[in-house]
Amino acid sequence: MPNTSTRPKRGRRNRRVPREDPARNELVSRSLESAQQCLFNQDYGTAFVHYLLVLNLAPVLKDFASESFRFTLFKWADELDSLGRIQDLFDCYEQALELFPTDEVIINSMGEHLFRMGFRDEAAGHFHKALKLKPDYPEAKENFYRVANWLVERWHFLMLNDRRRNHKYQQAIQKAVEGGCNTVLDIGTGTGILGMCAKKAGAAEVYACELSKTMYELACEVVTANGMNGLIKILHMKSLEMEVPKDIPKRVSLVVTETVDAGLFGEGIIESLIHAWNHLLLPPQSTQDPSRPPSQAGRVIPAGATVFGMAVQCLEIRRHHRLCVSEIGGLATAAAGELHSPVSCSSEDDSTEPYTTERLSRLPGGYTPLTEPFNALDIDFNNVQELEGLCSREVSRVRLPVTGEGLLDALAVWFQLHLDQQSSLSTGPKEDTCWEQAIYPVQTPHSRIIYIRHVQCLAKVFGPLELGDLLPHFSLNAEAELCSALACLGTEQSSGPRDYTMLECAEMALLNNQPYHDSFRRALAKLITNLKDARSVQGPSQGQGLEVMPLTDPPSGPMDPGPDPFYVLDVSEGFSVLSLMAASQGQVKAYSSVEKTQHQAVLRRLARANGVPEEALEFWLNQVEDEQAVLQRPSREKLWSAIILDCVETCGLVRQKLMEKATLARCLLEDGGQIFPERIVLYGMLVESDTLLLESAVQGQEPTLGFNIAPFINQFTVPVHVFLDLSTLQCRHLTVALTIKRNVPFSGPCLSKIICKNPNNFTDLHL
Ligand code: 44T
Repeated sequence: MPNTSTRPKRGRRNRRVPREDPARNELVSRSLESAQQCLFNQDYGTAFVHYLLVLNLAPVLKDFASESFRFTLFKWADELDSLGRIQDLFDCYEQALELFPTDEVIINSMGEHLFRMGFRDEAAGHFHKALKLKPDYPEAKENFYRVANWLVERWHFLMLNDRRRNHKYQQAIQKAVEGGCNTVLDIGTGTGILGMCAKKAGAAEVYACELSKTMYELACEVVTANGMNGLIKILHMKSLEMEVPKDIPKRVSLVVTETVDAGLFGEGIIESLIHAWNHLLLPPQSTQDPSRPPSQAGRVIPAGATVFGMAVQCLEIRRHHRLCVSEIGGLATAAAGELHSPVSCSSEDDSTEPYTTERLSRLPGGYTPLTEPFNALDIDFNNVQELEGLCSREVSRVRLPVTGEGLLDALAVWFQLHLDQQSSLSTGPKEDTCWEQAIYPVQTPHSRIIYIRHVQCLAKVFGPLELGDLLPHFSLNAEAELCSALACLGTEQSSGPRDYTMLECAEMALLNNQPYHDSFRRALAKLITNLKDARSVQGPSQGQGLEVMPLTDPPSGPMDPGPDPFYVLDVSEGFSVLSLMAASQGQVKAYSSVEKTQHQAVLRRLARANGVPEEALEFWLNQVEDEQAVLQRPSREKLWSAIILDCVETCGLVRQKLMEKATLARCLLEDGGQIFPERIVLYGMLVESDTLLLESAVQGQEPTLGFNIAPFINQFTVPVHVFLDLSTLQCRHLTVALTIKRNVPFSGPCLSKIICKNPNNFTDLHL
């Protein structure tokens, strides 16, 4: 009998192999030395290769070398990133993860690279994984919070918290299944809830598809947790790609779906249903032969929808979509030309959206209906000919009596979803619902006619929206006309492309913010006056002890170049008229950071119309190749009189990078010069908000329709809402606004006041 205790243990013998192999040991120790040397020489690429070799040959060294290995990886990855060697970069991460598959720091870092390269879903997956490995890892947590909203959009919480909606869907599904529809496909299953309803109601076969990877994975988890693993087949795909028998064995008798957005068509429900009727559903119950049993006929829940529209006046919408002021900070705006927000149905441009969404009832300042709600469209989802016909519908004209006086700012659109003959859901502005309404802003004022013409795709079903130029007002007893090809994919074109400049909604709202610009104007005027006074005391060009040279070559000939200008730099992001306001002070040479050619053209037009000499305004970024050099001085001999740092985003976020630049900027100021704003005051307030809870997580302990869903989706709860708009948040104030930080420092002496970019927010920061 062999003595088992003397037999070398397998594991032990394996571990001893490297030590018994002198050549290998030699290689390992030399490579390790080389790795360390290369690291010292900052040759990260070679160091990385050496480390790979070492750790693959001698995994026992992993603990010892992990820190240096990570450091090398991150340094090398940064280099590869800056060289644009993206494939190599990810190859390195993959090799690193083969060695350290559960290293949360490497996983998180790979996520950051993915994120920077625009692979948001993949990035989020990495942050999520890193967090699962180490739940209290702060970097991963912060990264995850930033991307969780993209993975699981907030409305999932709203919908799951909407008991009435859940209940109505459940009832309709149960009735259909009990009535004989026993094979079911849930299109866009999300968390799997409608598919589970069908199974629970007794459907023999249930299939579900979901195009989002995260939602698909979530649905799988949820279905398993509810004991339905194997009973519902979930596919990670778009319904349009599904085929019988490849993906599902045979056609189904019931399709359930809630793939509708606030504008009804944005999630592609019409295309999905046309495809489903043609490829995935049994033929519909025919009127000729109504005897076909429900299990042999196809049908859809919801059975159809009615779309409503209403013309509204709403200042809050107006200020985000068109220029509403004739004067900004002392500048007449008429010469700006037509400015549009990127929400426009009349544009063929891919960068525009046909509509935006708002909960009308919550808009600050409210809204005025200008017409009664009108029935714009009725769609039967159980009639494939009708669905297909939507694409070629004739343009129709709707005449509406005007019931309220005001300016036409938008067409608001909502719908009723008819789940079946008995039950429907409404997304209207008067409903107690989590739904928002689709808003088609009117870009050109002065009209009482809304032309709604053809659309290219069904998502743009109400577009383009265009206005004639009749009356400036909707007045009582007048008629509004809606020339509508609602849901029409016709060919009629609007009057051709018009000349306009596009501004982001936030840029437009800022441009319309007169108090903001007036504050800047006053502060700038005061500064220039002070500097002029100082110069007149010191005499010209004495202040710096420098020779004053105009930035651009002085005109040849005997012309007097005039007094030395004050140099003002505006480093606002996006569109800004602050530089022009500075230039309009006279004796100022202003440098704008506006980059887009179209935006520069607007500033030039405004300059001309407001008597600002052409040479008083220059576009700084045109001259500066390297963005890092933005804060250089105007010329070697010059210093700035004022630097405008746009350090708070419109949503209230502080731009950390610019704050850092402020320190540098301060050294570039002339004596008495100033940075605007000089300081920021942060406020905070405690609030209580049910709405905020409802869109943050599935609430309560009770299962959703009897299913265990909350713990799974609530993993995507985000505790920090960066883009929260206090002006639209329904909440109870538990404290007054408190100063959190009085002096986020910027530069030297005194400036006047805090400038609030969003007039609806009584604080600059949303916390
Ligand atoms: N949000 C409404 C839109 N999908 C709901 O990936 C209402 C917005 C809303 N899957 C505030 C309140 C509300 N094949 O997970 C999504 C999506 C998926 C598909 C497979 C397809 N053809 C599709 C189309 C979509 O379906 C899920 C639901 S879409 C619902 C959109 C509370 N703001």
